[in-house]
Amino acid sequence: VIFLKLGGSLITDKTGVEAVRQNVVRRVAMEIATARQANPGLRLVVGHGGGSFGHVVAAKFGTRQGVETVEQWHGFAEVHAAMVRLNRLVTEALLAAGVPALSLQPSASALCENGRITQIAAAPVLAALDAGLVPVIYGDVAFDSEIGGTIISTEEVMMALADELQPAWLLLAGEVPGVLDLQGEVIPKITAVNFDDIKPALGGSRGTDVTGGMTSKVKSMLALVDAQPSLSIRIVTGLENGIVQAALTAPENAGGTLISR
Ligand code: IP8
Repeated sequence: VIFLKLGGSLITDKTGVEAVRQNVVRRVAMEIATARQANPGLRLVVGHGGGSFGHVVAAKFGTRQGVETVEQWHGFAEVHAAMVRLNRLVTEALLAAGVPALSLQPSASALCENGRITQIAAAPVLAALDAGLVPVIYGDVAFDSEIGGTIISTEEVMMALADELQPAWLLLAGEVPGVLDLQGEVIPKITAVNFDDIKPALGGSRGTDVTGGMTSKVKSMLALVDAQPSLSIRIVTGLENGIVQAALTAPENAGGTLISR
């Protein structure tokens, strides 16, 4: 099983409001289709971030920190609606490219406690894979037993699914060629051993991002490979032609940044 996250920074213009990069979405969908044709046995779960759709609304209502008032609950519903609008564009592009994409709504599947996912329905994702479909998940809102409601990022949804789906790879396709050092060069490999050295180079996010930028993502990815020894993570660019396809075909030598134990 391969998990592929299409970063919000890749498929949207994160500095705008609900600005989708339609050409990128269309091309990446074609690359996924080509990779599947080359390897029909590929069991792929696609996820996508919020970019300029979910994050803008979520920041306005502070949804990640909890949901209590009538206004905040309205915001909760608006965040979800924004994510569904983006999800529709992504799934339509995949279907148009010939990929049997099936959107599965994380907010109908996951429950949280103090911002952490405590349960998620993995069975429908597995059933979709068994049926030869490509399940598509996304960063979404979620009900929370402590703080009412919150935001769950794509990575958090994927991490919650990892126990049952045991992916060999998590591919994160973004707008940068990998994790960059202070000189702007791609760091080929990050492990717990060199994390402290590269930490000063990791920044936040270029646009609005309620779930944290690169620092928090890399940190949680290191925790994930620690918890899932058979998992490797690769951060690649989706802006360059053919990289996503290459990463799906031969993830072990696809360039970018490898995050492993
Ligand atoms: O872009 C969060 O997902 P992410 C999406 O994967 C929302 O962090 C709803 C803001």
